[in-house]
Amino acid sequence: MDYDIIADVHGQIGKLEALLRKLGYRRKDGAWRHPEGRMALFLGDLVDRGPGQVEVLTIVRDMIEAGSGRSIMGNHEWNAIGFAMEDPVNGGHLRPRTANKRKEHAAFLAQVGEDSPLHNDLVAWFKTLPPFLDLGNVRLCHAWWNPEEIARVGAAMNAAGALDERFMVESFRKGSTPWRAMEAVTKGYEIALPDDSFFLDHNGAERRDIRVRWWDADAVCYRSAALVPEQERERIPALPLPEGVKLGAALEVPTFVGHYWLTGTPGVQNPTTAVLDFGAGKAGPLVAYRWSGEPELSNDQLAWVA
Ligand SMILES: [Mn+2]
Repeated sequence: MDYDIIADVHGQIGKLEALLRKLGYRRKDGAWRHPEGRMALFLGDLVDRGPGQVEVLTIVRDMIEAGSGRSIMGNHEWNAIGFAMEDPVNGGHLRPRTANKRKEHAAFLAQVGEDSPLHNDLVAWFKTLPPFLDLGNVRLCHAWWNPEEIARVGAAMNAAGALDERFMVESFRKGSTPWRAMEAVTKGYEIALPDDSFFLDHNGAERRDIRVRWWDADAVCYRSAALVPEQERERIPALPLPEGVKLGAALEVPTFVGHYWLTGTPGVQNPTTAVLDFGAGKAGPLVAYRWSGEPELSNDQLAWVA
């Protein structure tokens, strides 16, 4: 089977339809399908931000039902589940509905209607999405393929890939083992900055942990490893990473992730790692990789729409 792996759509219906068309998919018998039987694999983060979230979800659901697509869960679907699910212990929600969390989710809530039947139906569907896919010669997760955490999540998935309900509930308890595993797989590798260092995130908030370029063997100090807004990079100390932290460990099989809002011209990170998210949720291109069995990834197989 050959696959077209598609980055974080974030409700950008126009970009999704243009990309599917560019990749050769056509709508037939109620779903987008590829005439040569290729399958589209979505990296999660289908929702939040964009103007056509329900339409995007409808396209992906129809493709899954038609057998022309599959999707994993991104951190935005995981968050959406927690926002909607009641906490069996305190009667609130697993992801408390604070002003900030509501703001992140506002476009989705406005488009589906908060706590409407459609909202409940979509969240029930999010719960069926696997947090990763291991197809043997291709692997996908939303942010970080860490073998230990992947194994931990995998042990909580049923045969169809859906997470066990109790693991799901526990994954919203900060500091728990399920929380740590889901954070790693859907949000990436974070390390604490040394001393009193901090940077300002996109919202101007002080942050003392950095997400790191886990795929990059050349990233040997905090400053080069950090995924931070470029204007903040000089705040990150040029000190070596802590002992035992070695980035860029080679993965054996081609592995695809989204999540990172990279900038510049899309390109693979190394022969077995491709980060496909270039910020399609805002002004960036929606990127896909056309995989046809090759064990080493090549920039020639990337396709995108602006
Ligand atoms: Mn994400």
